[in-house]
Amino acid sequence: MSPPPVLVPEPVEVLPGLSLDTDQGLLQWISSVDHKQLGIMYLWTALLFMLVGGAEILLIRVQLAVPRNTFMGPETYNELFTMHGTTMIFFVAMPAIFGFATYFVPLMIGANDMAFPRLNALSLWLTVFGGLLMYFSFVAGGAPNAGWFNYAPLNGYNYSPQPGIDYYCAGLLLAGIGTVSASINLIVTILHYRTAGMTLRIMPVFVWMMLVTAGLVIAAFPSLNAALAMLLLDRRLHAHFFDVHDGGSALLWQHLFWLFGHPEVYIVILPAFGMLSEVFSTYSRKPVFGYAFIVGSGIVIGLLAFGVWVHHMFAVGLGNTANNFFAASSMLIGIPTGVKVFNWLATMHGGSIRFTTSMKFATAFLVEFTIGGLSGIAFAIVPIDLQLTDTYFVVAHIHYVLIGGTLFGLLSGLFYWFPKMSGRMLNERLSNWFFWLFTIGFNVTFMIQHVLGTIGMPRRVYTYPDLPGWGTLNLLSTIGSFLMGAATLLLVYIVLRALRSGPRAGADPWDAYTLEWTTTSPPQLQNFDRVIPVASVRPFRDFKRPDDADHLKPGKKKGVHGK
Ligand code: HEM
Ligand SMILES: [Cu+2]
Repeated sequence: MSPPPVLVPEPVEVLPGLSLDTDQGLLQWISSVDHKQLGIMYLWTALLFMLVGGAEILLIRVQLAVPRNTFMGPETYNELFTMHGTTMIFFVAMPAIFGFATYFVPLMIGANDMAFPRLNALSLWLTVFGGLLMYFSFVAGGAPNAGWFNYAPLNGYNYSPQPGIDYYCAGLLLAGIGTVSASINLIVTILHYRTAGMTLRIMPVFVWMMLVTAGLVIAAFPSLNAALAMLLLDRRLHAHFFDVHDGGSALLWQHLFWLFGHPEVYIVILPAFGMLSEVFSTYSRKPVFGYAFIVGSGIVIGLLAFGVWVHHMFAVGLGNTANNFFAASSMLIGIPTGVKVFNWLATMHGGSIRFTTSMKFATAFLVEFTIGGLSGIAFAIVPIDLQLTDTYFVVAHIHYVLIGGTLFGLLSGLFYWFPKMSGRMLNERLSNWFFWLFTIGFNVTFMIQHVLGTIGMPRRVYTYPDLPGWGTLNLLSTIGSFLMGAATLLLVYIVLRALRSGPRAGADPWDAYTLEWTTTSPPQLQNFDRVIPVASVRPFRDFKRPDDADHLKPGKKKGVHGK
């Protein structure tokens, strides 16, 4: 017999908008402070911005389909690629990650809500309005046009007098404050609201990675927020932080941006690592291999993330000493990342694997992300970087890590958790079509760009001459991007169809291991009445198979990997 279930701490006060039973429609959602509703609204935000950011880049691919195209002019082109990159990072990847975290962290640690439910709502709405504010620039005189990293002096008033960059600053500041407050909320929740028995040593890997990510946000975002505020002062109140003619420094922007920007790329990859760890474990029917190493390497990546930013600035000319230091530190990051890849392979090894759509994305991730990691290591070698920087090779690299890494991880998480969030199953046959269409489209679009970059095509040019091979390769890339566009529409269809008429999902459709699967699908307003006892990283499996519980195995009394 299992010991009596443990009671979870209850929120004392009844909060406004908390009731899911009352049928107040939209108003009920807008006023909600329930972590599940907020999580779902984060995810819708990400999806809608993904459609917009995707449409922007398809227009760009039309322009680049043939040499010397005149579909759009250089001004529009600059606005569209800037908005595309900024949207995808800040208003797709970030809300998607915080959506999953807001929804699942409390459920996975056996809590009934986040530590600060009202702050949780504030974080969401700051992000939403930050995005809307940035998009308002289109009708307010012109969108931002200096790239997602917005380098000085191009971001200055003299080079970009239209108000777009002011909206970039204001929108990202709002969203940035939302992200920081969401991270504080996550840290307090994870540290203080875990159910009895769940020590840090047996906490789900996704929760661990969100803890590290939230720490990174708190350390990295102030640098961006300060830079944005300084730029607003420069542009609107004639300060001179980045203005070389008046004693400012254009290089300062690059340092402030990348001191945020490199940690940011880990902020968007670590949560994906966390989700994938859950997915590999569940569908291989094994605990994740080397729990301590998976978590430890995540922490190491988080720490190293702050020591590599100058690899984005090798071409600036900071001197050999600086370049060599940052080349070495960048290569170091490959080690903990490699550790994780081996751990996931070892988790699959010898498991009885079920290739659901979620598991397919996880497996494809291993291939695609490794390609992106390898081009990253290549870039960390200074002479190679000097040759390839600002070419399409960089575009290929960032998309292999951001799509092949982050987005494949997020999609794997979506297919894994959708039944829990909606109470419905997604159609497996259509999902399979989506997987192949998206993955093939992705590789057709971006694999080629490694070649384009190597033969010298610069990034961020609105058109190009008819040099040998350039036209054909670009046309192929455009075809690939439209395959991805079609796949994305198919995904929207699959999701809407499942929400309307998908077969009902039970509480635990995958025979999974963690606490979120012990509640109904979708969970009630109050997540848990009682939480099952937790004594290993797979509490639900221990509960379902008490005779074979992980924590009872010889030599592993304190959880699977305890001493
Ligand atoms: C093995 C690990 C990695 C290494 C050594 C690495 C190295 C580099 C280097 C040296 C650059 C600069 C290239 C240039 O502009 O000349 C770069 C660019 C970039 N990397 Fe990575 N990278 C790694 C992993 C990642 C990951 C995991 C992500 C995100 C999920 C990422 C996202 C980016 C982005 C967004 C840029 C381009 C910024 C831009 O120019 O717009 N990288 N990487
Ligand atoms: Cu970097």
